[in-house]
Amino acid sequence: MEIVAYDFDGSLAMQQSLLQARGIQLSLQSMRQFERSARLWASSAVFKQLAQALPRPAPQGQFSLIGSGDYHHVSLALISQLTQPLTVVLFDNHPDWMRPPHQYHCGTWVYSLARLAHVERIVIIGLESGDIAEDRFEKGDMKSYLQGKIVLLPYQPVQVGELTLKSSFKEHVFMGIAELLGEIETDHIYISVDKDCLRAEDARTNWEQGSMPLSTVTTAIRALKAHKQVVGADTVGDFSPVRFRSPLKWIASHLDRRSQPREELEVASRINAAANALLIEALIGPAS
Ligand SMILES: [Mn+2]
Repeated sequence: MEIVAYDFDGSLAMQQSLLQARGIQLSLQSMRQFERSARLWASSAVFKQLAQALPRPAPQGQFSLIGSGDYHHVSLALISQLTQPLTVVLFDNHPDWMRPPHQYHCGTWVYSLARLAHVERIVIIGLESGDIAEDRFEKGDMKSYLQGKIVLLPYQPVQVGELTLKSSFKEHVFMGIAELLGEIETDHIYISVDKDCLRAEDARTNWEQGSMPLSTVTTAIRALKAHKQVVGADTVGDFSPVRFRSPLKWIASHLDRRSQPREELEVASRINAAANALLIEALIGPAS
């Protein structure tokens, strides 16, 4: 599997030397022309340009590092490039499944993903943000949920009316993995990791974070690799200062982020680089 780092926001450029020290060469593909226009969401025109700027996926599969979770909709462009029937396994603190107006948005891209013909199912693990609790649940992609196209495996139990959504990941990682594998009917899978599902000691993101240890994610990735063919993977959740040109995006950014992490960039880069190195190891094997 090939590693490609897309430099939308500078977050990965700051990790380059840290990763090199661990034997990982990160070659950056500049996407800085989309830094502001694609942050949080992209217009259809910008999304199309962005998708065209992405290289064709490597035949042996590609692990894409994307940068901040504000660009998670880039995963939609990457998965759209693939054609074989597949299941998307998404580790995320948020479901990213809100119904549009914006189709290409970091909070709605899963809604669009569920409408791609080759995506058989999306299984989401994490979900501690409160976005699926109580009446917020119905604001999501109910249609895909009821069809079983989207499956939710929260890291901690979530109450929705009479219904308790839960998984075993927290109590017994291997039982959680068995539940996850039980939901995957295709041989091919794509894995997307938004590091905001991780506890603060394992990642520092632009969003409120969950409490999952990174080892839970890497253990799950190794098990997925043993049982399935991983045709592609990506990660977001790296840290970068937020910059926009659009006043609307400033307002949306302020309203959406329940906490406003102000991390020292260097601390965040060091922690996130270590997390990315462990994700790469789990997906590709240790650096030689
Ligand atoms: Mn996300």
